[in-house]
Parts: sequence; structure tokens; C-alpha cells
Amino acid sequence: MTRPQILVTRATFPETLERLARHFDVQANPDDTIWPTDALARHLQGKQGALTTGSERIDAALLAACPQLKICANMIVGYNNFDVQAMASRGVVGTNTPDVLSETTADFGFALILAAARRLTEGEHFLRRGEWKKPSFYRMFAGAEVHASTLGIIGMGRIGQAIARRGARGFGMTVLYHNRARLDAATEAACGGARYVSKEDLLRGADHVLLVLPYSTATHHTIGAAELALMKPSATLTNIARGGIVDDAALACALRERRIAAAALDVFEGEPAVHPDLLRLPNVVLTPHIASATVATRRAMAELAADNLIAFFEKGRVLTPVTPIAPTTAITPVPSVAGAKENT
Ligand code: 8YV
Repeated sequence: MTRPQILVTRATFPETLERLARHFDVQANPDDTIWPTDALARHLQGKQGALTTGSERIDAALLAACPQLKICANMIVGYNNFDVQAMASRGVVGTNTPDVLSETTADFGFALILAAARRLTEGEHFLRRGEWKKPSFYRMFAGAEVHASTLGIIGMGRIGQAIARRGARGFGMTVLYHNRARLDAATEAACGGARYVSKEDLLRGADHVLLVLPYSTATHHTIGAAELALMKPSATLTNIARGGIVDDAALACALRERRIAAAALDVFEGEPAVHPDLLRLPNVVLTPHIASATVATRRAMAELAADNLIAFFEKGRVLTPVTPIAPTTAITPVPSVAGAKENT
């Protein structure tokens, strides 16, 4: 029986690779390089499935070069690396890894809010440079209060809600949120009585603004100079969503001029490059896109991506689709497959 051919585009857990190898012929990326599009297309030749990460752009040109591809299973929750329209029109299924990373990512989001407000890395850098020469004085690294302050969350999906619960229950914060759609009353109550407001009211009212919305052309530069100008001079801004949601140059300018107090960024426009002005500023905490990075969560993400590939080829369905499943996704090389069908 012919086994489906699978490409694993970046390094992942050996046990996930071993599991995939029990079901498929697997080609894994041996040295974790990020393949440019032509190399990716070359490696995808003959593959019916791929375990992808945010580093691979799956668009119309790539799909045209790889007509046998049936499924791309992202090992991340965000799927702005997928051209969903192009995939849907070719009947290529896309999946992501929701839920398994929500609480872990929310923990990290909260860590960044605290780090920015309490000037954690600024203080640490000062100490490491050997500049702590006399006992602390009353204004030394005095930051902003987190407990009992107002948290403003833009993007109130699963991760946003997990952060709202932490803020309201753990820190007694008032929670404002802005989202594509208002949540139902029960969910708002479970999020500490989170109050739905316009983006502008949130920016004016929040002491700590957190961004956790998906990236798309519609959300590009959700926070730019005009939005930063609405924020309180004492406020902080944290981005754990995607680079490009914040205009990083405008943010660097606002931080330099102290138009807002501080920021914390886990994601950047054009990452892994970081705007050079941000690197020079003391009042911004910078981390290399690691919000979901615990061993247990990364393993759960890899396993869910593998689950999707296995379910697709062996049962004709997937667990967490982000594309509609078109009838053209019928899988022919594996006789045991029931055929493609609607997913839930
Ligand atoms: C990152 C994420 O991919 O799942 C997502 O959408 O942004 C994260 O899990 C990961 O942190 C990149 O290293």
C-alpha cells in the first residue's frame, strides 16, 4: 500500500517525528533552516501533506507548484502564513493548534505586562552593568501599579479571555476589551465582568493595553501614532499577537518621547529582525516570539498538528480546520481513507 508522503518543514520533537513515521513516509528538515519559497516547493514535490510553522508562506504560487499537496498542518495557532482563499480554491486543507497553548500564552502575556509595568528588565540590565552603587532610593525604577488597575485587551479570543481571567481574579483589575464581536454575557462575566468598548475608549481608559488579535491586512497597524496618542502617558502596551499589528517605528518614537511609559513585545514587524530604535530604548521589554514556549505546550502543539495529519489521511477529517474542506480533497493514494468530508 502506498503511504502518504509528508514534509516536516522545521525541527520538531523526535517523538512526534517517530509517530508520524509510523503513518507516513516522512522527510524532515534536518538542520532547521528556513527554506526560501523555491526550496520549499522543491522539498514539497511528491508530498501530500506538510507539517508547517509560521515560517512557511503557503500561497497560490506555492500551491500551483505543488499540485499534489492536500493538507498543511500548522504547528501554531496563528495562520497568517496561509493564504486561506488560495488553499480553499485548490481544496487544500489548513489546520492550526488552538486551545493547547492558550493558558501558557496567557501566562507569558501577563509576565510581559508585569515586566513592562514594573521595569523588570530595565532594572536587571542596570544591575548587570554594575551600576547599582548605592542602596535603592525612593524613585529608583518606580513603575506603574498592576493590581487594581485597568487592563485593556484588544482581541478577546481564547488567549485574551485567559488573560482577562488572570487580571480580574488574580490582580483585581477592571477589564475592558475590544473585539470583532461582543462576547455573550456569560463569557463577559467569566472574564471578570469584562466590558466591551470601542478601540478608542479602551486606549483612553486602560492602564495596560494588551494586543492578542489575529494578524491580517485588516489588522495591520491596529496601533500606530494616532492610537498611541490616545493612551495615557503612564500606560504600557504589550504585543503577544503578531508583528505588523503595531507600527514599531511609531511605537519606538512614543517610547523615546515618553508619550507612553513602557512596552513589552514578543513579536515584531519583519522578525526575527527588530527595529533598531527599539533595541536602544530602556523602557521596552523584548522577547523572541516565545509566548507559547514551554516544553509541555510546544509538545502539545506538535502532537495536535500530527493528529490533524493522521486524522486527515486515515479518517478523512481534521480536528482543527482553518479552511473549509472542499470535495476536491478526496485522498486517493491510501485505500483505507474514507474520503474527505465536512469537519467540525
Ligand atoms: C509562535 C504563535 O508561533 O501559535 C502561534 O500563533 O505565535 C506562537 O505559538 C511561537 O511562539 C513561535 O516561536
